[in-house]
This record gives sequence, structure tokens and C-alpha cells, in this order.
Amino acid sequence: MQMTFRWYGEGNDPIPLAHIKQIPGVTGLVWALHDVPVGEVWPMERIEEVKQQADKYGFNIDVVESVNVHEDIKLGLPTRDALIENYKQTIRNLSKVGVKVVCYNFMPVFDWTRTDLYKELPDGSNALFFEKAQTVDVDVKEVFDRITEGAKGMTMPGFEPEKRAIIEQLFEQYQGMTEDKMFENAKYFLDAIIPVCEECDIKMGIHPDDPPWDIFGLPRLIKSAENIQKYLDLNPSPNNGLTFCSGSLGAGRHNDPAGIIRKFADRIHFAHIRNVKHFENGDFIESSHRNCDGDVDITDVVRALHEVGFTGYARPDHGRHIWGEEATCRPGYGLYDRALGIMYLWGAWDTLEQEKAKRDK
Ligand code: DNO
Repeated sequence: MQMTFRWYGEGNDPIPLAHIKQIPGVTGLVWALHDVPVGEVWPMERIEEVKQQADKYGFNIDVVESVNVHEDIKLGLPTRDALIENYKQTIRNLSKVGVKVVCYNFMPVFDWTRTDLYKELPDGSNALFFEKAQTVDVDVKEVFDRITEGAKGMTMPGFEPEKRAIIEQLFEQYQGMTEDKMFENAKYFLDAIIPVCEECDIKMGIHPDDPPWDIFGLPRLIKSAENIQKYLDLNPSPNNGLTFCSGSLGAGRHNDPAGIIRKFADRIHFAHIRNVKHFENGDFIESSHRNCDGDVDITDVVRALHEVGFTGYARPDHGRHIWGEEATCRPGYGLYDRALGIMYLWGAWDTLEQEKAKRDK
């Protein structure tokens, strides 16, 4: 397991690389060019700039999260072919600096969705919260604004400012969209890009929909083991893989996150590991990584990764905002709780390694 840390880029992430460097065992940055509009080719000189910034601290930039998929591709519009050509060119450009994995999602309109970005926990920290009732009969513009305002002016992937102006139009375009049709559109996209990924030795990792059920009347694809299987079968190449996410999948009580690792082991190229706590009514809140703080068995998730001999990339995913950092950090992406999460993951991993070494003796 290679540990990584998501970093939003110079001037776009308040956490300096020098601080990330001090978290034990982090070897790579998970990055993206967040200011390039979705659908455009990522310029080579900008990619190289990030490589130089990472090199200074000895980090690899093997994992990109995300090259976002334009809505026209998800909708299957005639404009998709030109956008897919751009996507392929971005893949080629990324391969020139040695990128190995591209994480992306196929969620309609929004990326991950929460209704409160700073919900207080009993210990005084706060975290991302999802209240089911607030996603029924709501004005989607308000949802959009709440998330972007909470981000304190920083860009939020999937909630790009240019999307705000066309949000109603987008919802209209999705009218009548079905899960089957979305799967067809995903296949069209995969069949076009996967041969390029194979040439470039880049593995794609589809991120689960978060939360893993249909919201705002929009169909969502990656929400269960059954649908993951369906998506991976759309194109059988190993380059068509999965970003396992214990928090996104674990937000749905119907999912068994560790079981999903065991089932799809050879197609998992990247793992997001975090915990969530469910409430009886379907609401959930993000918690510390520790098993007893949430409902995902994080140590079993680590055990499953260890068992299948996972050599891919992992990151602690989100964390709570602690020690007052919510004033400046990105929602879900503070420094401290993610660093604590990494130490929990290493604790579990190192124990398993030690036990294995004893067994193998
Ligand atoms: C949330 C992230 C997601 C993820 C995208 C992948 O914080 O895990 O936003 O980056 O869905 O495209």
C-alpha cells in the first residue's frame, strides 16, 4: 500500500507541502489542475509545474484526482466526441510525467453531496454531514450555494462556478435519464478512452457515487457491488478499474466495504479510507477513522487490502475539522485529522505485516 495525501495545489490549498512531508509514510501527492475548465485539455507546462513542485519535496505525482468528465459525455450529447478527444489528450499528457492512476467519477451534475459542511460533533470538532430530508423537494441552487459558500471561496470539484449559471438547464437535460442510458453513455466513454490508457499505462479508477443512492431525482451508477460489477464489465480491460472508497460506499447500509475489496481486488487501483456514522433515519456524518467512532469497520477494510496483497495507492480521504482549523481549511480536507487517520491506517497495516512476517518465518 502506497500512502498518498490529497493536495489541491499551490495557492489553492492552505496546507504547505512541508507539513505534508512530516506525516509518516506519505510518498505521493494526489493532485489535479483544478482551474482548468472541465472538458479542456490539461496543458503540458502546467502539469510539469506541479511535477517540479512535488519533486522539491520528494513526492511522486502518480495519482490524479480527478480528470472530471464533462456533463455532455454523461448525457450522451453529440458534442461528446470532441470532449472525449480532449480527455484522451489529457491522458497522454499525464503519461508524459509518469502518472499511473486517474480517479474520476460519473455522477450526474454534482460530485459528492453533503447538506452541512461543519456539523458539530460532541467533542467540539466538526465534520461533513448529510441530512436526507434536505435532499427531497429542495431548490438545487440552494444546495449548490451552501456548498460553495462553505468552501470559503476555494474551488470545489464538481461545484464549479460556471455550473451554477446552468444548473437548471442541466437538470432539464437530465429529465428522463435512466440508469441504463447512463451505463450506455459510460460504455461509450470507456470504449473510447481505455485503449489510450492502455497505450499510456494509466489505470482509470471510477469513484463511487457519494452518497451511494439516487438523489435529486438523478440516476447514479456506482452505488453497490452489483453496479460496480456492471461498470467494470462495460470494458473488461484492467485499465478500467475502481477507486475503492470506504466512506462513500459505507454511507449506504446495503454495502459491505471490506467485501467489495475482496470481490474486486484485481481492479482496485486506488483506495480512499475513512469512516462514517449512520443515523436511524438515513442521515450520516463523517467521523474519525477509528472503528468505534463510526459504522465502517476500518480495520477490516485494511485487513482486506492486506489480504489481497494491495500494492496500489491509498489516502485517508476526508477528516473532521479539529483544533480550530475549520477557519482556514477546505471542507473535509484539513491537515490534522487526515494525518491522524493515516497513523491509524499504518497502525493496522504494520500489525498485519508483522503478523504475516511471523507466519512466513
Ligand atoms: C470527495 C472526493 C470526491 C472524488 C471524486 C472523484 O472528497 O472523494 O470528490 O474526488 O468524486 O472524481
